[in-house]
Amino acid sequence: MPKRIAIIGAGPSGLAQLRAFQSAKQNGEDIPEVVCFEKQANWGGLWNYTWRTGVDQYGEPVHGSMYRYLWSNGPKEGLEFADYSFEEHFGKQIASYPPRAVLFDYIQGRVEKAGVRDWIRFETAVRRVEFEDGMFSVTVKDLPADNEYTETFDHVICASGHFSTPNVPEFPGFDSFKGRVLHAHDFRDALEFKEQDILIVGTSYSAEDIGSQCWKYGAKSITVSHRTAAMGYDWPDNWAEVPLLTHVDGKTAHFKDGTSRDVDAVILCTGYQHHFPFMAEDLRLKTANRLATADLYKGVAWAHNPALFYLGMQDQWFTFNMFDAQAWWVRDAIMGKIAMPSKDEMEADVADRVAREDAGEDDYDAIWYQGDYIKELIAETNYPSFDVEGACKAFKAWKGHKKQGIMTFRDNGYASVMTGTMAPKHHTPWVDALDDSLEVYLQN
Ligand code: FAD
Ligand code: NA7
Repeated sequence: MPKRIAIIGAGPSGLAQLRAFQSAKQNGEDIPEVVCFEKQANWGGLWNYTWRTGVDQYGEPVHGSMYRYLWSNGPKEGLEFADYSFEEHFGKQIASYPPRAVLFDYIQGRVEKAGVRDWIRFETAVRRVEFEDGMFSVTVKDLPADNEYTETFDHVICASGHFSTPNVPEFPGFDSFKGRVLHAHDFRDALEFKEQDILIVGTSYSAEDIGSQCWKYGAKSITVSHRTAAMGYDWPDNWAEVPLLTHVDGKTAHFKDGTSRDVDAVILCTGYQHHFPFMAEDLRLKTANRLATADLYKGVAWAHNPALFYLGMQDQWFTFNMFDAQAWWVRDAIMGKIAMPSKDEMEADVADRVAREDAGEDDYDAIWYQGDYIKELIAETNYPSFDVEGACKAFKAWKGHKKQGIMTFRDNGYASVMTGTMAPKHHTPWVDALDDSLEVYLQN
């Protein structure tokens, strides 16, 4: 009897896992039976845009955190698949910061070519994963049929993402605020905030990008409140960085330095939780959003029971090709090509990763740390080797370009580390490019 493998989620991580198994099959290997459960009606994870917020048509929490007019926040040269280049997909090289629809199309192209759609049970939400007598029992709900059922598997690979369940702090006065309070998870269209004064809490990617979007689509002013440190970019004139919000009173937001300003909306860009309510307590990952996750040997195998794997649970500089490196490694561990060490050795590996991350001093150390992690994993599998160092250098250049101009960095281009081809300059500067459709983006 072949082994049975359950994959939870058909986002970029889950799809990487499907492609990893399919590529082994293509090479003539006997692969396990693979079943991927995806609660949405289509694949692509966060890249599968939905207008919905709150709950979906079945009462399930909406997974999507992406919004209209989202363009890649880092260069595509850092995330390109080593087995499926942008040039292969689009028939030409494209500019470096594609909008969401373009990246969705690229992600989809590889798995359409691989022919793995039949391996996915769509609109099927995983409800419960338990481990008994050496097997996992996985209880799922077929949402349209309103029918729950349980199947058993030898391995479970959890690829359900960790930028979907919002971290929502409360500030005094929110209950009587005379405007709108929302989390980044529920932000969909910057035009909603046109001509408004908006307050953003947080200083990471969501804060920077949602603030920039609101600015681009005509907000009157942007105020960003920080807990730890200001972002420090050279912002436009109607943009201010202020200390942490203490409370709101009517429409007035008050900050730690005693200053205040009137705002129409508060957007909490305060991050997300690793949230796995369907995992039994002894299987549930509990980790901070960092590069060295807790309890995962090689960043993927659950050290307390290495028949269980988690993909993509790290904070992310690298994304798609890191998920690939992980998926190829997990495939080979499951297929017995990679030996699992003792529990003590796995725990020592986790501790070593944490210590090495903690020893890093800045974002550049973090980028190279994650690059080294990818190199380590792909050296142990047949995932096509690529110039990871070159991708790290693209990230370094990207950070430099952001310092030079936070509203112009997306106008730069970089060379592909897969094909060597230089990205063309995009036909329209990002600040003027209001149409984010695939058709318009590809008009180079
Ligand atoms: P996800 O994309 O979250 O996919 C997880 C999948 O699991 C989803 O399809 C979900 O429906 C499914 N699922 C969850 N729970 C269940 C369940 N119980 N049962 C069945 N299915 C379930 N990365 C970049 O490289 N560039 C960017 O520009 C970029 N921008 C981003 C912008 C935003 C606003 C956010 C939130 C993230 C962004 N990211 C970006 C990072 C993003 O995390 C990755 O690109 C990628 O989507 C992660 O893939 P994943 O498969 O691990 O998770
Ligand atoms: P991140 O990167 O986890 O950042 C969370 C931010 O929220 C960070 O600036 C935190 O500040 C801030 N935060 C968290 N809790 C609070 C409270 N209670 N008060 C004030 N500020 C707080 O999440 P993002 O959503 O920006 O990015 C997630 C992904 O989405 C990312 O991969 C992108 O690609 C898109 P801190 O610095 O800890 O003080």
